[in-house]
Amino acid sequence: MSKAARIIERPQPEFGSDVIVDLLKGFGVEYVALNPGATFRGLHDSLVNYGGNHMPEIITCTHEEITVAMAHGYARAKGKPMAAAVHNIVGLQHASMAIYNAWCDRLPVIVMGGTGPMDTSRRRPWIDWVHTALVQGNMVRDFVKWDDQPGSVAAVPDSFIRAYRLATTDPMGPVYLCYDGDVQEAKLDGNIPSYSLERYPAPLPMQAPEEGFEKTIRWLLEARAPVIIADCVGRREAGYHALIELAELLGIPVLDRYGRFNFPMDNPLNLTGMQEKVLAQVDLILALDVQDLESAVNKLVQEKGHRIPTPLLSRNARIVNVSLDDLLVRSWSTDFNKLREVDLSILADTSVFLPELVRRLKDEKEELKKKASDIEKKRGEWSKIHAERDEGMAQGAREKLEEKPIATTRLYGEIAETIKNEDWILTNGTSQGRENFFIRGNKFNQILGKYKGGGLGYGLPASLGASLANKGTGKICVDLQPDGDLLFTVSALWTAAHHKIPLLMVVCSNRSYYNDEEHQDRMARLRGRPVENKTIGIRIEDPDVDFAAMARSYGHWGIGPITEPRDLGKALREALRVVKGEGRLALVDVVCQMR
Ligand SMILES: Cc1ncc(C[n+]2csc(CCOP(=O)(O)OP(=O)(O)O)c2C)c(N)n1
Ligand SMILES: [Mg+2]
Repeated sequence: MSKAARIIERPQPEFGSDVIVDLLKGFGVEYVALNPGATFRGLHDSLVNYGGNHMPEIITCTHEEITVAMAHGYARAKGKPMAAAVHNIVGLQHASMAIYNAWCDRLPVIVMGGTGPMDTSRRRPWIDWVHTALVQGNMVRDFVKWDDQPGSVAAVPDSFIRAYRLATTDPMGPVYLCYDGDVQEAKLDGNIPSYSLERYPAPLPMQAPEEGFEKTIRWLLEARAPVIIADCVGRREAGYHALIELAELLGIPVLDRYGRFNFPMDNPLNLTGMQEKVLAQVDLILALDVQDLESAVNKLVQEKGHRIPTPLLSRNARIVNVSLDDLLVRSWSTDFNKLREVDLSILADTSVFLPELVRRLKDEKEELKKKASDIEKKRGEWSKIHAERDEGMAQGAREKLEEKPIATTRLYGEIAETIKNEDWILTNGTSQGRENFFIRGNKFNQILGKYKGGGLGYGLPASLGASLANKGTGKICVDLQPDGDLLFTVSALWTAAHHKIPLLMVVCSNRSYYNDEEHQDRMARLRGRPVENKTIGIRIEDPDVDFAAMARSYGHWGIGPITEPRDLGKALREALRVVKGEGRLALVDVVCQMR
């Protein structure tokens, strides 16, 4: 990665923006992704010449959407934030969709901006006027946890500490801090604000009250066939491990919604993808951090062009819902999803709730003994469904092995085979998530998954952020990268080259915004119009994009387009050698089937 700057000794902060750099260092912020801009020229100078461009180090980006998406991916992988600096109104507008994606994922990003001068008598003509708002934070206020614009250097520490704490307290989220040019450039003349970060400890996580444990335990022990639906438990290691313990203790199957990676794929109780079969027979659902419970318990059935939710659950099944979602509800976007009926709602952090639940359940020795044979019987039944699921997937993949264009299942299988002896992380995936059945995660945070905001342009920058977060760990970061999503932010390839960020990138070139092709297909059928027109405005052809050449033009290793199934394995192995041996990004462009 890039060199640290030669600095003049860093004895005492001299300017307002030096104070900001001290705070970034104080919280251990490793990186600030930015595209340069005059409104944070003071901060930029402080990062380089006061901070030494180290902890945090500047990551130069070619678009503000990339800066925030990178920080989003970093937070997902690391569990803590890095920063993104965005130039006044214009940079913030470019960044806004990526901020929204981070918001929907409840992940922390410290977004910093510059503005002003707010004192109009000090403005340069034109540019300072068109690039200043009253106030800039308004633009993103509906989808950040907090925004602030401190009016003086003395107000900077409080503002930053509050922002950091809010961003990193569950449910986490992005924050926006806007710094007036005059505040950044103010000379301190010895008036250095003093604070002691140890006196601002992170709040302890939120635990359930007694009644929550008492009822959940009673209902779990009474249930004939309970099931767990998990969405974001895997954001914390303690929650991830406690979930495995809970499932195994009572033989409960787990359906993973992949907000984060929640449950090992090879565990026989992992029944992800089998919800139709499972939900029909359960009498208790323990929903853990499930943002969209509606989708989790319904099947979407096509009817006259609409997808109608059809219940999968029997009406008398009880639902216990444990989440912190209600703490982050705003009125502007309805990312809180449909309101669901439940029987017990517990506002608690699963990373402390689940370990305590397991501890208490283990104390119910008599009850567990009574249930032991029922639990074993059920465990056997669930394991059988697990095995059938996997065999069905494998059979489907075998049938498509030699197909051309290359079947996606073959692609996933070849990737899995290539990295099987590595310590790997899948940093991004497809919208369907089917790769998770083939590239099988079995470790905490091994699959970083998709984003709930649904705004395209995420995959490459987020994967680079995840790779930065894993620097020095020896882990191989793999970006399974749909082509349409990539084209939004493809210039992040430059950042990867400049900062030497390793990544194994596999582009799924179906040469289409295929998700929408299905919509056009349905529209045409519904309206009795020519179905063959469904590709117009959708296909990414004529010309085909040469992603490998594009990678090479940025200084990376690139191969493809791979069209022959038999060429795939070798290309992936070569790419892995480059990533592992040379610590670089290698791109494999694979022409594959639509789904
Ligand atoms: C910013 C943004 N613009 C447009 C869309 C609408 N959209 C949803 S999925 C999709 C197609 C994605 O194509 P690709 O990434 O290649 O995945 P594929 O469906 O082909 O697997 C589009 C255009 C969106 N979600 N976000
Ligand atoms: Mg596509």
